[in-house]
Amino acid sequence: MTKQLKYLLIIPLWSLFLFVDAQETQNTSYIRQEVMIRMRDGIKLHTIIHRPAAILEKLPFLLSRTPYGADQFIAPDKNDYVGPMAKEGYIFVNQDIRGRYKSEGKYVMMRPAHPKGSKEIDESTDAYDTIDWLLKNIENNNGKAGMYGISYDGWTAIMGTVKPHPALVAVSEQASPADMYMGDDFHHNGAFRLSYGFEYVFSQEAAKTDTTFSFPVYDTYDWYLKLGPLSNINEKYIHHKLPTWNNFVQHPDYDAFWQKQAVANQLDTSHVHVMNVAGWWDQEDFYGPLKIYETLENKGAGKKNTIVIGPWNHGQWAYWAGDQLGNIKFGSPTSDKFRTEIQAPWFAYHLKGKGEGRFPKAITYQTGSNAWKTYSEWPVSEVTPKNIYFHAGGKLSFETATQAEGSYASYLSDPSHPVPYRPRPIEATFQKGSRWSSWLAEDQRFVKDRPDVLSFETEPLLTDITVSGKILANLYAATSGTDADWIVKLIDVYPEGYKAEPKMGGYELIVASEILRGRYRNGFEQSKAIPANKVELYPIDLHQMNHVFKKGHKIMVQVQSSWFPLYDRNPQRFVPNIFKTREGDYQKATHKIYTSKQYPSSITLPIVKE
Ligand code: PG9
Repeated sequence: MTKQLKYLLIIPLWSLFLFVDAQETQNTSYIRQEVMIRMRDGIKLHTIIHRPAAILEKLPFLLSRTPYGADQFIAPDKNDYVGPMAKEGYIFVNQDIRGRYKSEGKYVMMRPAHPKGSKEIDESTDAYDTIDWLLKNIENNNGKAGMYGISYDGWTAIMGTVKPHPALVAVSEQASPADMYMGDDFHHNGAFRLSYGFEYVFSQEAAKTDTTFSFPVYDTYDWYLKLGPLSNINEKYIHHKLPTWNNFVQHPDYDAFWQKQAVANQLDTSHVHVMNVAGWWDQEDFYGPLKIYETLENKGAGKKNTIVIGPWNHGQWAYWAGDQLGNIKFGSPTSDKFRTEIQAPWFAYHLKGKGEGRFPKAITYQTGSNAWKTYSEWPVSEVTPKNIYFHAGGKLSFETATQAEGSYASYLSDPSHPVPYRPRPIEATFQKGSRWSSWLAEDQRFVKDRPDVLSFETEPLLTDITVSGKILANLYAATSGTDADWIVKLIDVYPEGYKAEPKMGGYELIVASEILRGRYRNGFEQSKAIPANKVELYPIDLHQMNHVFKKGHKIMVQVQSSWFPLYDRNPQRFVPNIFKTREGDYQKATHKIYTSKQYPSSITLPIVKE
């Protein structure tokens, strides 16, 4: 390779860094063509087509549709993400969606699909019209198309299956959001993702191309705290000009607006094969691919539906080796494996008829043991659900809680001193050098000594414990206020004197976590004040894992009531709409987490028999 000139482009969308080699783009064996493709309503979409200079066989299309600038896609044979597929030979197509970059039309954040038969346009009809145009206008195609993409581009890929073109045979959605209220970028269980929501919406809606909000401080924790009540975002900074922010304000609960946008309510099975891809430490859209996989399973997609889950953050499988995430090492290049041994053969089979097509139902990386595992069903059914209970004195064990009524641990939750979600300084999410993308793998000792974070932990384990499948937290809690957030983190504590890597001694690694906004404990469609000082059960879905807690490690659970500024502060005084809070609505509250026989807080773990 000759001397290289590398530009670092920050793509706010995926929080990915894409290295563009200016010289190598000259040496590609692919020819680049730029076209405007006309949709059924006359709007034209800007599209980049790359095809091999020497065409030896008829080739399928691989289409990716993006709000982040199709021009960013570098020549396929110089591009890590699709490189192994470029060797096979495809016609790569990258398109700006409506209203973004060089495409015409109006941009709508995650525009919901219209029902089949409707004359209205949506992302599904745009995918259809694009494929139709390509088949008729690009020579030497083999009549088949696939779609793929990460995050927003993963969502446009799965939307292609809603009213699919007959030529669309394989779609890989990768970290696609499924439900922006329940578990992806903008809210989790009704709790609003303040820093991500604000910075992302600004990046997409303040201009036609990506832009970033310019913070006057480096540590955005301070900026968000000084912001005061949430209503100040509109009043002081964006002045009701960003449509998605206005939607946040108008739809604080899980109403028809969010339900219509949720992918699960739009998806159906079809002739299209789907490979869902997720990362265990995806800081943006972990819920999405699991939910899409589950929805297609429930609708009977059967063999057409598969899932891959690796030890990755958001999109890490695309551009890096994947042998490490933050401080956590995996001992092998897991992303390379995905690109060469999973993604490339899967598309080659479905689009080019290469190989035997024997793909397992699920390939998931087992963390802790650091091994890839294949399964004929996912989640696996041969597990025994076992509760691990919180006990007085910060203890955690599989023994049932026996303490008398009234046994609890408590803390004062103060909205003017919220718990940071990652060690400060908290750089702007999309800023160069931001540690946003690996925050879920940070050592949790940075909050352990805060009086408003409770820790419960086991003794060092005497044997390995393998947990595979769905996890649920059963939190019995009470607050002196009338609303509260409950955050539960399941943690693998490395032993002190960790010989394999001494600096990891005592490391506290999150392996599952989630937040629930208490006002939604009885349902998300309507918020309800919490009766002060009354013990209630808060079930919190901690999603899934495939993890071995190794002998000598400890299992820990942390409970806290703020994760700032990723989540906005709960005022802890019930107000009908938190987006409209005023100064004075926020109050301190004492929270109690129960550890008694009557109120046995616990986590339900699906344990695999060894
Ligand atoms: N997580 C990003 C996103 C997807 C869809 C909507 C909003 C944000 C992304 O990386 O594209």
